[in-house]
Amino acid sequence: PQPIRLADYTPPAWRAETVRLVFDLAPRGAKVHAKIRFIRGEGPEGPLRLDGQKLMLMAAKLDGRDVFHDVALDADGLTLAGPLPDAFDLETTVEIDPEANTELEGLYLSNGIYCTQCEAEGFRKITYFPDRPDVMATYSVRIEAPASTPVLLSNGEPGEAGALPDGRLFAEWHDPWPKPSYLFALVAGNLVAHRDRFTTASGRAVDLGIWVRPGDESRCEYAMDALKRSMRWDEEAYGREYDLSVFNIVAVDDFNMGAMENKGLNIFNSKYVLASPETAGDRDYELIEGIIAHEYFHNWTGNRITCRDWFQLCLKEGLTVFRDQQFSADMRSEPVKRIDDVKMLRARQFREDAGPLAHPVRPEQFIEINNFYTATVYEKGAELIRMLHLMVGPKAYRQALDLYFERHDGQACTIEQWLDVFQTVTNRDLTQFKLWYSQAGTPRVTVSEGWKPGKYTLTLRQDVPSTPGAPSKKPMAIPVAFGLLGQGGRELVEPGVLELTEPEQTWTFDLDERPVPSLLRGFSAPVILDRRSTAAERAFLLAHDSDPFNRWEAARAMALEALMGAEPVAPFAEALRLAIADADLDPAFRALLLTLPGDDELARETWARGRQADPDAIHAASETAKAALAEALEPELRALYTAMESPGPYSPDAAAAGRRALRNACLGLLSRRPVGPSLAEAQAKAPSMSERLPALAALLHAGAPAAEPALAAFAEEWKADPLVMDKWYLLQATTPREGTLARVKTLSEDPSFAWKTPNRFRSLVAAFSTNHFCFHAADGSGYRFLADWLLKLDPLNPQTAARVAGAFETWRRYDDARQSLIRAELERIARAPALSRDLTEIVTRMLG
Ligand code: BAL
Ligand code: ZN
Repeated sequence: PQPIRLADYTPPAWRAETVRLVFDLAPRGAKVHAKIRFIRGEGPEGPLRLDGQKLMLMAAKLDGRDVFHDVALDADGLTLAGPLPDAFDLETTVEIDPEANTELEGLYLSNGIYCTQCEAEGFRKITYFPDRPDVMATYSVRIEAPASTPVLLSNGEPGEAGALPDGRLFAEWHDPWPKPSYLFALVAGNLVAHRDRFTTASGRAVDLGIWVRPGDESRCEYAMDALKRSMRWDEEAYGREYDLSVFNIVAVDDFNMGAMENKGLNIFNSKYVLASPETAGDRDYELIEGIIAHEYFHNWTGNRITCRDWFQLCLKEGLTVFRDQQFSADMRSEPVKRIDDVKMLRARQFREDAGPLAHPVRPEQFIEINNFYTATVYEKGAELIRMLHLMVGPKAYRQALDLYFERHDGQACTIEQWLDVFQTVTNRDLTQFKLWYSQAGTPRVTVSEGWKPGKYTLTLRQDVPSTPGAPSKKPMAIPVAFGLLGQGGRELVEPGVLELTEPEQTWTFDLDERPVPSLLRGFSAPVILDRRSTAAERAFLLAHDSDPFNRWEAARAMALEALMGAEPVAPFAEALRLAIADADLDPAFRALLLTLPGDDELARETWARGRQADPDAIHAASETAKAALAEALEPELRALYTAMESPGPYSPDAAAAGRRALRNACLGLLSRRPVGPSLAEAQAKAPSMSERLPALAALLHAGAPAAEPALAAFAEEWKADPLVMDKWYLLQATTPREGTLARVKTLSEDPSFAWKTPNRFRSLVAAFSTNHFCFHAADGSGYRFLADWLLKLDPLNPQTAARVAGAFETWRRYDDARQSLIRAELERIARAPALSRDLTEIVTRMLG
């Protein structure tokens, strides 16, 4: 297949103004009647070309005239040649097959619920349409369905609803806000609602509904609470009010993504809606809050203002991720949220940026757009907004956003238009900053210092690495937030931001004492900071830096050295001993200090230091160091473990979650001590999932005899609950012990393994690929296991197969023997007959 290029963008030749859809739902042979008002667009004149895939065209009329025999059909759409009037109505009737739709794109059935997923290009599997985001139209929808499917939902405002003479049911919906086709949604099923109401800042009432399968209503409370807080926060932080009288969320079990921001009808993976203390852990609650907010925030950043084309995906995703990060920081702890986000950025995006799948935040070409819903577009995209926010300051940022909404409401926009509002408001020239959108690769900033009594110099040099197809790079604009610390941690100068714009720059400071610099505070830019520091300096920063991010960063640097065997464990243990006992520090923050880098991070670090990674050696060294740490800190860990015990019933709030996180981090280390299994065994009987799951993980990790009975009891208790059972699979798949692959294979071969459900596939197969020690077994068995499963999943669900295949993207980090084993698996996949476009693109790029 030929790549699609940003440089080839042309406006549409035809625009759709209004869309009327009538659905006659049936599992096989659902009928979709569409009446679309077309007008000429600005694009080059030509025939009417509509996208359409897997549709059976039954009828076509132009202004009421039968044109069925005039349309030319092919596998990707239809063409209607002219002459055509400047405006006309086109009516089509198509038949589709929701039951056979395993790709989960378009209209499909999930456990008896009809639902849609249209982003990015799923609408063309529902009806013929110019399926591109710069065609924005108003939609009115009628759904007709059997009585067994009583709840009928779509975008916008509800209209008439009732029963038809034949007993079937119908409902009408009208969405007054013009939208691109990717935001269309329909849901029909036997659902019940958890309802609430929200009054907007200007006093309008909004009916809120979270729709779930009967029996799940009681697990919606937290999601609803998060939704109301999100709605209020967007009013307060961005001045954005909700714009319809209803807002619905539906939870479905089969979903490729986390959730989808369809106008007024968000559809969620049930994993990110349903929670009760017994079934969901603290991390689940946190994700529910963040994703509910993310999808809600899209109403303005994505829906009211959308993307001109899919190359601009970061316009809505980077901005909306930044907004949800701000929200979560406000709801919980700002430093803890920042550290979590940076950990994820490094684990997913730095990894992507350093490998064969590296691409700019605004890619310039793609074969399958679904392959570009990446950590780079989302998380690095958010970092770019964060840098803008830092560089212009919160006041100008808000003014720029106000201008963005004022100028572009109702439009499909580009990154140029986004940056222009900042240029207008601040008069800053953002030409160099814009390189962040077009240059892939993580810049490396190398620090050197000079000191003569009275004068301190700081020199920063930047190098932007070459990435696939982009060998040479220009210097970027990099904001480096900093402080200079004197004895006792005193700030010797006003903390500020150094803007590195040249390949190398030096700053001079007149100081009475030689400072310890605290650089890249708050992780002010998505770069690798390279500064040779001593163990003493790191311990000093961990103890004294006023920037919590850099305190944690100092602990991480110490941990890396200790776990990689480069430095002794003792000084790190001493520094940690002081920090974790500091009652002034937030327990959640202390938990982060105690959560040590995993093997994947150590492999990345090894490779970044110019050495091939040996997973067995990495695992052995890190386990030895962790055991030594656990031994050194046992009394403190045991004391904290007891002190952090929850006094009352479970509450999902950040403070209580932080105490549990600290307690569980203690348990994780103590599982390496003789006392560990008995603590874990007792904790595994606790009522909340936030306590049970880490306890089970500790038992499994320790290989304790109690592990198997505890696992069996868990399965017996939760066998009817797929979301909880996903955790049971994941626990086993991620245990870094010999024998895990054999166990995972047995689980995957059991007929009860529902691998066609993406959540279940991810909880076993994809989860196993994140188990660094086992996935990278020297005999290649882990690689073979994953490749076999990708080949099995690809014909059914190429989008998920391609995403999970990313597990191989790091292959060049490893020793030659492992590289050839992975290469052989990638080549085997590439040779498979009828491989999907999604997986072909990913595998080809990985093979480079
Ligand atoms: N737009 C796809 C799901 C999300 O990013 O919200
Ligand atoms: Zn999003």
